[in-house]
Amino acid sequence: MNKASRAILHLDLDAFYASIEQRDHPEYRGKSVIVGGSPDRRGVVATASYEARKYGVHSAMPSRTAQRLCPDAIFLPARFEVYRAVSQQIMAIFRNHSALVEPLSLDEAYLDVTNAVHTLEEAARLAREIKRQIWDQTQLTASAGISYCKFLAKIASDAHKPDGLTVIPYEEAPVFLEALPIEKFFGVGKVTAAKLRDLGIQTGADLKHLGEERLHDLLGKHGEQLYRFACGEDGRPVEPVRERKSVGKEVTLEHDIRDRGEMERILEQLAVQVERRLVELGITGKTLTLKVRWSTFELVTRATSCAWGFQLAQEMLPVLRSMLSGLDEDKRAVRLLGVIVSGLISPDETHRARLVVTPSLWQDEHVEA
Ligand code: DCP
Ligand code: MG
Repeated sequence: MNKASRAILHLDLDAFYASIEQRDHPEYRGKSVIVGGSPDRRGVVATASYEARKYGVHSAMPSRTAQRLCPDAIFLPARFEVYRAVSQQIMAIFRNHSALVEPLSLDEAYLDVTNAVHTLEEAARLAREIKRQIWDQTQLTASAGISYCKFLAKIASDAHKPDGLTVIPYEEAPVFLEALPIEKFFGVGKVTAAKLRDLGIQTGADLKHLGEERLHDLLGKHGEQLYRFACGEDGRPVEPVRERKSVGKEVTLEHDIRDRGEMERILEQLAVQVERRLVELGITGKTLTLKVRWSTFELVTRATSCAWGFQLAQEMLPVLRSMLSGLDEDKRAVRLLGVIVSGLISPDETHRARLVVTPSLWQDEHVEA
């Protein structure tokens, strides 16, 4: 590779939890498998096998809805210990091929393989080899994306799932990006997408057309980054080690709210998502922080510590409610709510080693460097 150009791979296992269940229970192969909470207990779907996805079932959907869409589905509880062990196997394969591996969650990572190849075609051959090793060692399939930057490599891995392999060469990036819906751009969540769609902006071509200045006016610094992505520029390095100090989730509300009940409902949703991540990582955290941004943009946080650690949403909720009522005396309108658990503790030290390399599953997650 010439100096200016990089070769980045993004690898992402297909229907990760569900594929592991089908692997370990041959009788479930070829069937609609849904891993997650039970439909009878107001659970949500963690993931669904590709057979179930044909019925419209997807991650984060209430399990009851999933059951209605796909009545024959087999519902299974998650086995996080097994998923974590498989994750270690695949991360070890990745690390055999590059020192620059950045895990994004249990089942996906970026690899910078610039030093190992001369061209993106060679990088694609390497990706095929990695996919083969994953199959040989775990009997699971992964999808690979290959490009000259992170953002495009990730989009490429998603393009032909499952068991896909997609290269987006430098020359093809502009055409690809022009047609790309705004929701697919890194960092564009629901609120940003709605804002842009209101202005008639639907695709990468529209973003580019709008121009850097307008995007800056609309979205601040994030708008500038978005403009650069629309131009196919993403210089973000693959960062091998990010020490996780906290697990958090926050949401910018579509409309400012004053209603305490509504705030509590949102806090519950956030706490459930934080719980999911803590359970997935097998950890608890000593400190629970409530983050509130008032409609005036003023930011306040309140924290409470407990010696045995927070993990379950049900344990976080009373504490969050009481911290909220301490803040909310003036009944001011709120624009953002966040729940963060920090002071992370794991049951054993081998777990701690894993924490170092298992960062964010959510793009807008609160991660302290
Ligand atoms: N997960 C979850 N809840 C979500 C999203 C994901 O519990 N809202 C879990 C279950 C997934 C795993 O994380 O198996 C990996 O997430 P992915 O987004 O990579 O989804 P999958 O691997 O299941 O499917 P895909 O083939 O689309 O990658
Ligand atoms: Mg996956």
